[in-house]
Amino acid sequence: MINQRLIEKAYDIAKEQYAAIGVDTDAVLTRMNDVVISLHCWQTDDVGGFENLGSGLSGGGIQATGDYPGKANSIAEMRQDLAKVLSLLPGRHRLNLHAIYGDFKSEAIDRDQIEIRHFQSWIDWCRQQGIGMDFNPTCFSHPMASSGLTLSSRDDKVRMFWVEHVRRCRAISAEIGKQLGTPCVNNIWIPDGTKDIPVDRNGLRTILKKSLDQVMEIDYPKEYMKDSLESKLFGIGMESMTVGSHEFYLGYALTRNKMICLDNGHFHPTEQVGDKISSCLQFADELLLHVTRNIRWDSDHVVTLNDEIQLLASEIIRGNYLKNVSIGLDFFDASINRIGAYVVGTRSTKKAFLIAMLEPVGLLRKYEEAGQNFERIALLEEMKTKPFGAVWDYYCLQQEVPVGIDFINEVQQYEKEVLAKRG
Ligand code: RNT
Ligand code: ZN
Repeated sequence: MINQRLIEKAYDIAKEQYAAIGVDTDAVLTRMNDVVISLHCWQTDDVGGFENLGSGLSGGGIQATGDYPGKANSIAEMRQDLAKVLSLLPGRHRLNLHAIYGDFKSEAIDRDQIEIRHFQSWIDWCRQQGIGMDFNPTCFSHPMASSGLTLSSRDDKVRMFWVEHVRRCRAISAEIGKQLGTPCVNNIWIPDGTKDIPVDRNGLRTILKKSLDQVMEIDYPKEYMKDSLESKLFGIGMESMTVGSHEFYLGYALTRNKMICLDNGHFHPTEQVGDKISSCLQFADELLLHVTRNIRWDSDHVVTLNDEIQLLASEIIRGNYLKNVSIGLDFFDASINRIGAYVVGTRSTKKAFLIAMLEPVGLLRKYEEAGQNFERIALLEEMKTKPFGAVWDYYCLQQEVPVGIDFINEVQQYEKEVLAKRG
């Protein structure tokens, strides 16, 4: 168990140290309220969903690997898991739901048939939890996606099936946002791409553009829903070309006043998504992030506090972009305790924001503007060993969630009492 006195003492010392370089830690902890993380429900069940559409679900170029016991097999189990996760996280959150997680009871509702009534119990659950909600069309893991092309399919029957699905998702998102009083981000990601080198890239992209314009025909108020489009570089089975590339969606988003979604697993491994934020925001008001960790490929490992995540968070804070950037998580590890994976990844993301806020950005900027680059690197290096851990612990204490490694016990307990008993 935590020693509260020790945590407070450590915080007091840390507070003085940060104050000496002009950083007000109390103000930082208040500002952490502005960091709202959208929790991706799919970490609890390996992106499986609760449709009753029978077998034949496959494809889509994303894959959860591992078979650790205890995954959520029903909506009730997923909600129980999400509530547990929320209880172990400091700060503010939203729920990010995929369309395959509708409350379909025992009905077989295909994707082009979903309605708001299938998501009403999720809206009610979010209201109970006091959180907002985001949404995603699910254009993968479905027989109609087996060719690898959905909205860019040359087969009009296939294409219109997905146009209808995404249209419905936008309507559902608008209703979600209206009911919960906070705009619902509807993020469109499609797997479309080709295994081998195509000759008509233009043809596929022209079809996708046309489909998206059809999908977007209805304008919903921005207080209810916001559209976002997620680009990608490649996927399993779609190694040669992705129709919805970064340039494609950036162009689409900017010309249609939509949001681009940058998933940091969707670029060449040496590209830094943190660097792209201030570029996109020169021309767009808002963007969405999918925070993940890629190992060699778009592997969706649990987020850890690494340089890449730190740059993402630091760029948002340095640029004063919290109001312009929606932050979603997108990882799914089925090889370890899923709840533990969820909590570690989310806490690590939040730590990156805390560290970013503890930076004496004014002083660093002054150095930079004066060409004092030795001073800049020296201070940045010093910041790496400042006692941010003490501030983090105090933040968790203040937020009444487990401090330090105490959450490990909680996750173990939950595994014993709940997860291990699941079939
Ligand atoms: C896939 C995209 C997409 C999905 C989720 C489940 O590469 O990252 O965001 O992971 O929609
Ligand atoms: Zn993503």
